[in-house]
Amino acid sequence: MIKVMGRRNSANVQKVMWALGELGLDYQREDVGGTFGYPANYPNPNQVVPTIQDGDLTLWESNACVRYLARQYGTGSLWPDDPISLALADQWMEWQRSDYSNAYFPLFQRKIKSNESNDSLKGQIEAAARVYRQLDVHLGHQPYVAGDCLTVGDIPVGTCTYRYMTMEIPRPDLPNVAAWYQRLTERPAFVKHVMIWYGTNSAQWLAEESGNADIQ
Ligand SMILES: N[C@@H](CCC(=O)N[C@@H](CS)C(=O)NCC(=O)O)C(=O)O
Repeated sequence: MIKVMGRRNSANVQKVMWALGELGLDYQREDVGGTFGYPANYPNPNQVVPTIQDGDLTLWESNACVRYLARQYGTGSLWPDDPISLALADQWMEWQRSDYSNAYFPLFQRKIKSNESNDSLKGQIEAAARVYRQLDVHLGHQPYVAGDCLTVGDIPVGTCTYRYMTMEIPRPDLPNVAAWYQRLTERPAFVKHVMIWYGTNSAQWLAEESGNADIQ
């Protein structure tokens, strides 16, 4: 049984939950972080979510958790056997953590948690459009980020893409991203753990957060 500490509406927690769902693993999730706060003995020195525990292993950093789960339980599926597919999956995970996050996370935070208007977010909306145009070109050659199948490489950016595609913002034409996103929405684990409504402003965000308490 894998223990996951982290609130259900955190994108970084959702990456881990989606991976667990894809791998069909047993888990128990506890509401930690945000309005739920942190237990005194929380085993992550950064005081952020997620943290996972699997036997004697305690692990934090969401992308490291996703890599661990895929390598340990998904060799040949989420963790490709072929080193070239694996290298590409890893490249897109690193991109999600760097260029992509710099563009996307400030947009989400300012739009939903700080209630900023699209007018004041013009520069950030364009920054996010730029990274999605880059992904769109890549997905023009293959159905998933590392080739023909879903891998670890799809999980970090796929998780954030639910919110990017559903936020009330102008988006460029992204036919390949849209087709990939459609494929993700057909996966039960993505629907259960990622397609979780988050509201359109800070008050709704908090209401959704408490409404998701205790849901596994
Ligand atoms: N690099 C870390 C970032 C974790 C992070 O910032 N998590 C956010 C939620 S997405 C958080 O814990 N925010 C404070 C809180 O929820 O209390 C990771 O990927 O795990």
